[in-house]
Amino acid sequence: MPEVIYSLAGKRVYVAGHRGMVGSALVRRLVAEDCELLTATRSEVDLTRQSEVEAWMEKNQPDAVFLAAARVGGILANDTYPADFLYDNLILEANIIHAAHKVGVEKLLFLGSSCIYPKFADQPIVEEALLTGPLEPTNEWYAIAKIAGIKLCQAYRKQHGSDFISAMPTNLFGPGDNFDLNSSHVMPALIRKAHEAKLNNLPEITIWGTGTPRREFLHVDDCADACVHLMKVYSGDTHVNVGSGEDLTILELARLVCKIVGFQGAIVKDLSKPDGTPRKMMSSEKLLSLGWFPKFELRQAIESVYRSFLEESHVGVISTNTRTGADC
Ligand code: GFB
Repeated sequence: MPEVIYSLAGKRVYVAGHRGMVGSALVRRLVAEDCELLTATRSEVDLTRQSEVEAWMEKNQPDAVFLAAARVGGILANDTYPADFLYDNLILEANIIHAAHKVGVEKLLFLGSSCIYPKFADQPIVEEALLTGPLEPTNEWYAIAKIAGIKLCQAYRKQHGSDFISAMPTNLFGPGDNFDLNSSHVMPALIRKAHEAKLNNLPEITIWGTGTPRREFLHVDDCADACVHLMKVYSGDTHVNVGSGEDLTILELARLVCKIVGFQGAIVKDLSKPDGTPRKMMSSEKLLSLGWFPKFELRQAIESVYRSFLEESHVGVISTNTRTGADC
């Protein structure tokens, strides 16, 4: 196990975006650390307002920051609201990173996404593939904002010596996910579609696109654990991929979800919807070499999320809010 170079013990740790899926997983994970957790609701501080962010940081003086706040969404939301995804993410990350620098935050971890990489990057995608080719058009707006976040961390490190690092998670899922069928990612959408089809004895569910794109999935609790690990053991200019090391096609995923949910009908393809990137399987060698390994296996992770979906009674309670926290 690598040496702990930054201990969270006794530190004031701010989780920006604590109500989102990633932020709430970080809050759950940080309970195990001997630190003082700081959070702020949107009514206390609007992260898109520079003066509010600076005033809050000045008043609360965090030692460490996990930047998990973001406007996030699935392929259709990204494609439909490019201005929101670009503007909101740029402004909130710039506000938080700059304010963190101003108040002398010791360490900051910025969360991005695997969509920062070129659409046709070699697989598995290594960190060095960043900015080596054109982006996937459906989410280039979000990707550009996340690339800017990485660059902000590198720039403050270079100019001011700030210990600001970045983690790039693969497609995430878990408790607190967005189950709205228009704005969600594929995993919650499939869970909900299969569940509702089973309840209503429907003959089929519809998946978007050809079903051939491959995606790598990681349970959000694994992602939170990896972020806390990186905060403690990593300090460097390069962002670090956070993945599970396995991917599958969307059709294979749909079959797996149907099996877990107990839906036995057909799977139909809606070819009017986009496929997006054909494959974005990341290399997580850098993270593995830092002594971190995922704990969840995919099937077991989907089963646990389906259980929490049932407990949270999402059916009939539809959120249209894409501003749910860090991706994705
Ligand atoms: O998860 P998803 O929306 O995002 O879609 P991306 C993944 C794949 O699943 C695409 C297909 O090929 C979709 O066409 N898919 C099939 C579905 N059925 C469905 C469905 O019912 N709902 C959804 N949402 N997809 C996002 C980016 O890309 O990935 C974000 O737009 C972010 O910016 C995130 O980077 C990680 O993986 O294509």
